[in-house]
Amino acid sequence: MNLVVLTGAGISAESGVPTFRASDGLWEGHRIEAVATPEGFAADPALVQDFYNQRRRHLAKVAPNAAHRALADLAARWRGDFLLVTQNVDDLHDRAHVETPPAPGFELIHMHGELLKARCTASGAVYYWTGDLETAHASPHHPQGVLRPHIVWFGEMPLAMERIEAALEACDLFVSIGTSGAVYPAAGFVQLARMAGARTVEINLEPTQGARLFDEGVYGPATEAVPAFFD
Ligand code: BJW
Repeated sequence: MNLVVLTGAGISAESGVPTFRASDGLWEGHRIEAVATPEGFAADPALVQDFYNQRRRHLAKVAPNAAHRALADLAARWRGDFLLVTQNVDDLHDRAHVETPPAPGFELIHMHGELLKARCTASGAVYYWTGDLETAHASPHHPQGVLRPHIVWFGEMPLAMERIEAALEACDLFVSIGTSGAVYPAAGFVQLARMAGARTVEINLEPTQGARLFDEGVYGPATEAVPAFFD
């Protein structure tokens, strides 16, 4: 049986990573357009680098929770293909899977990039990066380039889309966890899974605006609902 799981900010909320769509419409005090668009980066690179430097530093203070661990345990025992697609740029899934190595057939994709990576604006080369990025941080191997966060901003193409769409077309079970379904293309994955004939399940604190697109909804905190669902 082929499984695709999509995760969003809600799965990391109980680890202490803030979600995006708070009621004030601000992103940790910033307008979304100022910090999560290529135009925002061009207008004020120092503000954007600082915003991501702070979030990168914060990762050292958080740890995977019971929901991340339940998916890692599932990946260790799943017989079949299991694609875990996360919209999250934190490394909490990665850390959970280091503790519990997955079975063959498992793959993790960070479709919106990763805080712990930096990308050269000239060559596109991607580097593992745990420290701060300066405004015009020279790229290690491409002197003409500067490093930017390896993050997919609005208007940019999410990563590995062909691989994700192929998995959705072949999936039997699609589970969406802790995402508001407000951002495309991830918000459209449930429809692709339905077209493939998959059973579709939403796990969230509360029904999302797209809840009717799912066959089933499981509502509660991810640290309780995810382990219970996959038990
Ligand atoms: C819990 C919980 C607990 C809380 N337990 N649950 C109009 C219509 C359609 C599309 C568009 C449009 N205008 C523009 C677009 C495209 C745009 C888009 O979708 N915009 C929307 C706002 C409408 N999309 C893009 O631009 C994407 N690219 C693209 O489409 O490319 C096409 C292209 C084609 C050709 C050439 C080039 C391009 C890119 C999207 C990039 C998104 N990036 C971000 C920022 C990353 C950087 C950063 O982190 O700073 O990614 S946006 C932000 O939202 C972040 C997230 O990954 C993403 C999704 O958010 P998520 O995870 O769902 O979080 P929340 O906060 O929204 O929801 C949390 C949920 O958890 C809630 O439901 C809670 O209830 C729940 N929860 N606690 C369980 N304990």
